[in-house]
Amino acid sequence: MEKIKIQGMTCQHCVMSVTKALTTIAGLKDIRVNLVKGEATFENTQNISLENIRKTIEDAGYKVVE
Ligand SMILES: [Cu+2]
Repeated sequence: MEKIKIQGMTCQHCVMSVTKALTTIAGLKDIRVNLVKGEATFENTQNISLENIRKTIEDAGYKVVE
């Protein structure tokens, strides 16, 4: 299970947008986005690079923070 911190989510709509963005990356399974914690967890079954994940989330309008 991998965990990333995401900045900019303010409501359930944001959660849906981030979830949807992550869903477009083949190889990410069991995606869970937590609004209160500002984080997302997932199984990275194909070793997708953090750079790819970061870009996808930024394209959706949010920011991945370390
Ligand atoms: Cu929102």
